[in-house]
Amino acid sequence: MEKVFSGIQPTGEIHIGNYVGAVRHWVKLTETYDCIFCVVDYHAITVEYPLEEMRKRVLETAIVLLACGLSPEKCKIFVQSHVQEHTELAWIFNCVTPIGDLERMTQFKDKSKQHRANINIGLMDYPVLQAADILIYKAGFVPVGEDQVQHVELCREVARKFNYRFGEHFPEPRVILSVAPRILGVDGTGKMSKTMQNYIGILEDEATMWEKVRTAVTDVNRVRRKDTGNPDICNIYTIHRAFSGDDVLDEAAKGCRSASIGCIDCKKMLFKNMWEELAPVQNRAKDLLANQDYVMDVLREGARSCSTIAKQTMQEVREALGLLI
Ligand code: AQP
Repeated sequence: MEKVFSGIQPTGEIHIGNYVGAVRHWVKLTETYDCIFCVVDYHAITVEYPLEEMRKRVLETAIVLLACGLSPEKCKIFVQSHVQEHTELAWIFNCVTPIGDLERMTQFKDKSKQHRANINIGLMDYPVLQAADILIYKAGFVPVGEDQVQHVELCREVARKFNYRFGEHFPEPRVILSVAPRILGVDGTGKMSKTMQNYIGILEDEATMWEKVRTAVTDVNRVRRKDTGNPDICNIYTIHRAFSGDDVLDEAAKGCRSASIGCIDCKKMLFKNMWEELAPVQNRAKDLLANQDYVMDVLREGARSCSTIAKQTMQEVREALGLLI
């Protein structure tokens, strides 16, 4: 079975962009791939965060992964900092990665603007740690949203450089995109993101979620109810595509283009399907929240089993580097 690796940051509430762009897709992949999923806490410390929140966020992120349908019977789920070889391999990869490659990363440029007071080395080195996360398991596929494609390209580059210098040890992993690789925030401009507070959280209550959908920006050219709209440039329609079937999509698109329905009608159609899918996820999350010992057991077992693979890879890497073993 081909190996898959992906991660999610415990930087706040998991949103529908994470869900349709990544996690829901991961659940499907567990049917056909040997999958490893990770709560990447060391990535999350590259920006400021409330210290007292971190443990809770890590646990909640793991709970959401399980509630969305990831099963420890079908994949490994663990916390990045519980398998120390990730950071060890990242150091070695640092030594084959040109600084210029990291300075060019779009996410680094964006985050440097957002966090001017703390542009730390970790922020720039983020993709190298990500390359280590993936390659320590020799994963061939990385299911991510569109925002992470550039980082996976860099990971391929890191593998290539390492292999060229020290011998063929790592695959060059490929991205697998979901059906909804880029969901915009409720403002309809930037990518939906936990840290930008422009998201619809998948655990938000029905009224809050509806209020966010109701007020979310649609096609900005459709100003009045009688104006026709263009679903192709509407973020709500993109979200519709992730939650609704062909009939509803067809009805919404035709209604929008002809102005026979308004944006609120379209949003009501979307919300019905969205809530139908997310309500059971919320129920499972509530159960898991009340059963945190089980969640900790899953994470410990995931870390134990991933550590075994990671240790083997590090042994191979140390030999390849010519170190005294
Ligand atoms: N808007 C999105 N649409 C589709 N996929 C998305 N992903 C993230 N946002 C979208 C994918 O979700 C996985 C986990 O990513 P993350 O933990 O980095 O999520 P985030 O919400 O982007 O987190 P932050 O902390 O708010 O980070 P920044 O500030 O970088 O946006 C990934 O596969 C990601 O592609």
